Amino acid sequence: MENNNEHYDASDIQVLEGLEAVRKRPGMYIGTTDVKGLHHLVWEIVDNAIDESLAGYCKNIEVIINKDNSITVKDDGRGIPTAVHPKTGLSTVETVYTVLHAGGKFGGGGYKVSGGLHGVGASVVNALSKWVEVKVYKNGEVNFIRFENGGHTVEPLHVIDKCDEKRTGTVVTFKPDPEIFDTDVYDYNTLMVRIRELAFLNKGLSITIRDDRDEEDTTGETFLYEGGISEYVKFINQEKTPIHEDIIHLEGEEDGVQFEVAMQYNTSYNENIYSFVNNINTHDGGTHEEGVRRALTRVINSYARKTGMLKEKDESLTGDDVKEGLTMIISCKHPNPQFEGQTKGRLGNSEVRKLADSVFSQGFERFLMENPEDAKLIVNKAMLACRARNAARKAREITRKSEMATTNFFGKLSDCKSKDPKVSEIFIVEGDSAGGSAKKGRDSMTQAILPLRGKILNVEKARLDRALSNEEIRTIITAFGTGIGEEFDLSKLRYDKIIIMTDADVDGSHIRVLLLTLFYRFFKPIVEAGHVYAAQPPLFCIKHGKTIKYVLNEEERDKYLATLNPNTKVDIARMKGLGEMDAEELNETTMDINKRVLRKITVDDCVAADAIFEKLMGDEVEPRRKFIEENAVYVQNLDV
Ligand code: 0RA
Repeated sequence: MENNNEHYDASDIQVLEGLEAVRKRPGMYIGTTDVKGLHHLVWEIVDNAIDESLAGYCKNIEVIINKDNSITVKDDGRGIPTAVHPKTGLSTVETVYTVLHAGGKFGGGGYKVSGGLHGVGASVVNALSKWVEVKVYKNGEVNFIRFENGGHTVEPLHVIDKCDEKRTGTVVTFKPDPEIFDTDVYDYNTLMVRIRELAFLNKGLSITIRDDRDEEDTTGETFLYEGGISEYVKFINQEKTPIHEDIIHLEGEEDGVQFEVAMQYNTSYNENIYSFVNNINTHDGGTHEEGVRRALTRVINSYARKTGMLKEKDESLTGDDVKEGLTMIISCKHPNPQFEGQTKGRLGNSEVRKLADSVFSQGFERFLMENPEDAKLIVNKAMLACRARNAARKAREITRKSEMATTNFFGKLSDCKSKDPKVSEIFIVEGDSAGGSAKKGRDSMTQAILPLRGKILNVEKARLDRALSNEEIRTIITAFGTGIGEEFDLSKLRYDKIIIMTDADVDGSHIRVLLLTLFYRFFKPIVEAGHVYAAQPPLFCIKHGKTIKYVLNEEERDKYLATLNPNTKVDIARMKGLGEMDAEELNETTMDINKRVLRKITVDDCVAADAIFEKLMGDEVEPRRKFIEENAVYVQNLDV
């Protein structure tokens, strides 16, 4: 105790060095400093509140986007401890917010399963903020602390007010440091979608989001789902037609590992299976998903055989057959999860496979026994999928044998000379006339052109076998070289970039959406691997003296005009459609790799993308046209 002062000085310096390390290399702690990193800060703070709710002490969380783009997160948990912490000599609140990796140690050995940096997030958020204020309601007192400029304590913890003895909780407000982040503007929708998801994944927890930048938003939106992931399944299926009424919801627990799954089949041909561990999306699956998939195939086959729906001579249903039209959410809460794979998107804990298998197989078998009508519909659907799969195989064999050899195919595709996929690209072009100009304007060494005549089939409503009977689609498959369905092989892709080149009008948007649907349904790995792009033909050509400048939209036009000398007579022309451009113009504006602008298409939020496709591709024509008209820049919405 005699070296007290010295000790505090030393730890003080250590603390600041820790936070300084975060500011020097923010990417190491939050991934990126772009808009994604900006939003990541919110999740770090929200995760702490969710941990408190998982520990059983917090029922309500509120997230507020303030006018100045600072964020407030309120919870009604026990409140972060305020007493002096023996190791640091500082209040525990200050310790949590200033000592890197401190969070977990203050969990009191409690139940801690939420994602993020396992509670270490608070100090990271502090390090990357212009200022942070924390209020702790506890023991009839309101405690307050303020930090500035990357975690420097400017007001240590002190009591600022009294409150009701019964009131407990934590209120954190932080303002991200604009020197760290590329942008300081929060996106309501991004926050709302994830908050809604967190509410689905944590049944009974109420989470509100309010946007105080929006004068009209006075109440915010509150998400509270007593049914948890069952309600998530219902939400995903709301625009679809379920084939059985009740959502199947199964859960179990072993050695502190909680496992639950909810599912419902619909009449579509697509699967929507999403799995989570500690509220984090495991996009590459893992042992929890494997256990369920294995059990699902086994139980359906055994039920189908037992009831005679599958005869002795019939082949067994495959994993692909039984997941057709299946919407499923798998959620696992694990005290010690092992995340594997390059993006850590896979659960590795092997004991979870057994738990998932046993919980799922017992519960699902029982459901089939107790609901024979539903069981029959489910098995029938899988048997139809099996038949379609076999029909598709036959169609594919025919495609493979004949397509490459026909003049018909080569008549359509103007392939590039290079056979090296790394440098090759294919433009899928709307209409023959644009196709003609593109052929003349391309670099024939590396650029292939595939003109599409008319509209391709709407695959949202077609199974693989029917999609394969569509000539335009067969041409695309043959050109890609990857095959489709069971035999799809990404490594055989013949082009590094697949570039959709359509006009910036309603018809162009429609064709683009149809193509995206095709890719999303049948070539998802190509989209996920980042091979799909949309060309961005310019909207205006600005001539100014001898310089010619092409710009993509009104905003860019005005920005550019503002940079010009106002006294020179400038010539602004609205660009023609792709089909009216000559080869040189098309090359200059849209195809030349040194001048063009491409947008990468990604499927970041599959739930959202699926909902959009559903809306666009449903039976009603009018809402679809309207939606496309209102969202002419639709492709941007899919971008990250
Ligand atoms: C550890 C122990 C206690 C509460 C918390 C952590 C806690 C942390 C956070 C972070 C955000 N909100 C929070 N709410 C609670 C219990 C302290 C006690 O019982 O005195």
